[in-house]
Amino acid sequence: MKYKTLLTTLENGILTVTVNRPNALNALNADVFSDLDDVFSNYAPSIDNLVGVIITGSGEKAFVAGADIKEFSSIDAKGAENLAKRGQGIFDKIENFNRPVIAAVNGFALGGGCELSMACHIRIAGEKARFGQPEVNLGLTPGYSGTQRLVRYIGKAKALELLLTADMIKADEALRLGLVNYVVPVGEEVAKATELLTKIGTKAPFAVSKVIECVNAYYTDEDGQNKEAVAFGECAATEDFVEGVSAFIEKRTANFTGK
Ligand code: CO8
Repeated sequence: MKYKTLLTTLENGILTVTVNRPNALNALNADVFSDLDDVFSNYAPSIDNLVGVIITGSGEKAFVAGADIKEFSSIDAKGAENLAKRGQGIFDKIENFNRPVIAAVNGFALGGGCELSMACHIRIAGEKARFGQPEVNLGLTPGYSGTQRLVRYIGKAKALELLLTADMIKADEALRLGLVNYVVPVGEEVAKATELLTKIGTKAPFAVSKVIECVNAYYTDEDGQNKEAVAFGECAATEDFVEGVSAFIEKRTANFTGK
């Protein structure tokens, strides 16, 4: 698919989306948001047998170095609020996407870049990745749910420290804090994400989508336990449930069809 600011490849059911503004360290301008919105609203949902999505950044330096600061200069209060709400809505689409989305963080993930990675279900960091929410340096709060998701991942005390000091942390510290799932050598971020998605691709697709829904429900007003029970029932009515149980009893690998 052709986009102004994104490169996409589709291989073995895995869609890789590369934010491609290396001269601006892949900063999120209005075009990137429109393109990401289209990927998660139209393109990715239209792909048959999609296993999952990887989001990464172009070049060796940055995943995404934040919102495009150069677009901020002429913005007023209402415009900024609307921009934040639009970005939050697009990142929520990523978090609620029904296939797993993995951030392959190949460099700076700052401000909106850290927030984009946190909207993904899993984060793989290269050894040179750096994470931070430096908005207070600009006289801003985070605007794309950084104050909410960072707390969920690393707890209030450390989240407040990072948000208030604007300090950047290295990949190994992000791993220690629980912000990222793996740290890998530079250049191996997408390969590790592909390995994980390939494994998830052998599981029952409907059950995978329901796990994402149920885990996300933990962070909403929904009754997550009830949602889980309903999902369990829905899964029990699928052909893949019959196949999964048969495969276990027959001591063979399950062949899931998504039905
Ligand atoms: N926006 C626009 N351009 C950027 C950004 C950015 N966030 N980050 C880097 N660039 C550009 C630089 O301006 C530079 O362009 P040029 O060559 O034309 O001068 C080019 O990318 C390379 O950057 P540097 O020369 O600065 O590279 P360094 O290796 O010296 O430094 C850093 C790398 C440390 C990453 C540095 O670029 C930096 O600090 N960038 C800004 C990081 C930042 O503050 N990010 C947070 C932005 S605010 C945000 O994300 C808020 C989200 C919520 C918004 C809510 C809606 C209103």
